[in-house]
Amino acid sequence: MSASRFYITTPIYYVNATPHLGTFYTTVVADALARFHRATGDDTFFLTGLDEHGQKIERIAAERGLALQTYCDGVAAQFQETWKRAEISNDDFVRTTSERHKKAVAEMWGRMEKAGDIYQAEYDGMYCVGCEDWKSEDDVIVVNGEKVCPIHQRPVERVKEKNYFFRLSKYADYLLELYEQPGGFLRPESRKNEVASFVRGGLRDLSISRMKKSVSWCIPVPGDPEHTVYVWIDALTNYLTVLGGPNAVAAGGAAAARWAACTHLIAKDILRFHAVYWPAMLKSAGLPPPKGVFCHGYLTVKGQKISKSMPATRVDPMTIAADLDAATGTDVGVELMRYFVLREYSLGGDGDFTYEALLQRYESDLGNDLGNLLNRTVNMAQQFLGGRVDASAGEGGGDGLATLADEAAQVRAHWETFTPSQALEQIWHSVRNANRYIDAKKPWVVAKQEAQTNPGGRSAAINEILAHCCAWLRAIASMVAPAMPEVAKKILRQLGRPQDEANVWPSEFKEFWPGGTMSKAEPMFPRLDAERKAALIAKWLPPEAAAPAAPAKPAADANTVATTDIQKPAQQDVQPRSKTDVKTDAAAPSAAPGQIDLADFEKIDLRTARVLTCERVPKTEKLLKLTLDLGTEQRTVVSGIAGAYAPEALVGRTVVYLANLKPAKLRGVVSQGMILAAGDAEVLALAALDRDVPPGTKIR
Ligand code: ME8
Repeated sequence: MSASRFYITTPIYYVNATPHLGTFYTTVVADALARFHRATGDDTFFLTGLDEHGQKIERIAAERGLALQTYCDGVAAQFQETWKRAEISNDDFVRTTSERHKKAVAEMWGRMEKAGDIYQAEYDGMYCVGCEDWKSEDDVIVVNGEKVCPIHQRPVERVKEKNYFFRLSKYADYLLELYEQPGGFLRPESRKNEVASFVRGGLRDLSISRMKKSVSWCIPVPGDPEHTVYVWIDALTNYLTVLGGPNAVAAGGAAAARWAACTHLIAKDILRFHAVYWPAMLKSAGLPPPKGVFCHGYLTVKGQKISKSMPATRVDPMTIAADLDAATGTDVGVELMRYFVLREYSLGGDGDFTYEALLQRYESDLGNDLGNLLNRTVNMAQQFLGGRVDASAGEGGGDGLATLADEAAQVRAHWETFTPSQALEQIWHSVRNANRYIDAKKPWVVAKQEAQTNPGGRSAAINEILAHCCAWLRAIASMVAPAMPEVAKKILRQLGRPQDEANVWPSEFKEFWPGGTMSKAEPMFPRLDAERKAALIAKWLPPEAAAPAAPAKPAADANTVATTDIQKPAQQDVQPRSKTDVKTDAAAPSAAPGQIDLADFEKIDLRTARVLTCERVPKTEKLLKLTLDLGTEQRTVVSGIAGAYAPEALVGRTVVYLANLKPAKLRGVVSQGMILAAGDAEVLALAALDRDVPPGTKIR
């Protein structure tokens, strides 16, 4: 029965900071997946929690002058409060300082020790407290003669002490076999090669303890109180703690069945711990691996990873949500944030965050598409049918229900394969189809005609049209509920349907439209005017980014044009640097070197294209081979974007395509044209459109 079980975990977050957009992202994705699986009737379990031990926490509590447990309890309360506001429906919340967890870690240690996989030896090496990880010479960079962790940009610490070691090296073959298991232990598939080549490169035994005198805020090593358990052994065990601990899982029954259905959702920063150390530890402890690990990319701000240690990237989803609520006079802020992260980013790849894109999705997807569909339907029902839309089997008898079931099946396949962005894209096809259906059927014209032929009568024709829209909206509410549970309920309320239909997948619907009496139409996503949007963005931008552009410093070479700020209109106000510049400015209409005219631009044939298939070009690091749908034909393109995008993350996406580039042969593959991306030496992001248009549409 494991096919109908679903157990999803997020990483347990360090308590050295409160939630930010990165941790919000993983947690919302896990939540939406859990909500989807509950709606389809799966036995679902969703876990998140906190990682509270280690040097990092020890130091921050000391800096704040707080007792360690008091500090952890304070941050834990903030996380729990945030997740509640963010509508996170976790079934358990694990804390590594809890007694049940300490017991589970002791059991794990005992089982690995019993297997003969733990031994004592001298450790002499480097440690990064930021990563809570050991570092080899290859992992560090040298800055001013000092060895520095390139991730945290801080010096690593020398550790020389007697530690316990885990025989990780013994498990290389087991791990390599595991990665090949049918169904894929590591997803997306591209992660498999990365991890497998790390393992093939040779595994060294892992130091799994510290001397208590150097790191005391950790769980003591069973039977040896002078030593404490390495934080990652402690942290990874959390996934078993909530099932009753390693011994309970080993005993079989419900705990083992749940464990077999477990997927760890993580970002790439902690892939090695989950894909290498953890399954090896489990094997040593006589336990099976989880079902799999799904690894997503990073959310970035201007290409820089969002993280607690980088204030410029700190985006607080809950502050944004609260500001949006205040600006719109609604309470949809949280749901917009949830929708945005799920829709905007393909799970697996990296994605850049901008406030503009957030507000654009609010306006177009939520306001213009979904909100409009609901408003029109409910308003017309009030106007033409006194608010009551009677039951209907749908156009052509029961076919309507079959069509809805078909649409729901496609969306379901996306939720099931961890592609939430495509699930939502698919739902929005239905939203737009429904809007187009209203445009085509023109109920207002029908109403006028019927007012003449059947004055004062109830129109069966209008009922039929609106029943169709209501059926669509009811199914859309149910399909969108994993992303926006409250919006789903509000849609159903306005349609006069029970709100718990949001928790039922449309394939379970027995009728196309069972009837309903609409409440008054309440605009769910009020428009934000340009002024309000600008004010919100100004409030959200960090002070240094929001400050007006400083006048450019006079360039050393008067002929050098400052190129860094070319996008900023403020650049036009820069003081002329010399008399020569003034002259050049006065003669503005003539083309400057490097400028092109419109006729040149028109030679470029830019089009939208949908990615049908995508795979790596063998024996290359950066190249992907894509098949593109141009509406009228298919093209093959080779693109150097494998460093930024996993192949699976691109399938189904719409890209900007240069169609009339001379074909070129790259690694034996003929590339017909090029897809557009941002970035210089490194690709940072693909060019994209802010709404759906059919493949092959001209871009001008
Ligand atoms: O690593 N983009 O905790 P952590 C996407 N305690 N996801 C991001 C992100 C970003 N910019 N920043 C953070 C730890 N995340 C350990 C985990 S598990 C047994 C122990 C998310 O607080 C993402 O899920 O540093 C990432 O893996 C996690 O937060 C790291 O959280």
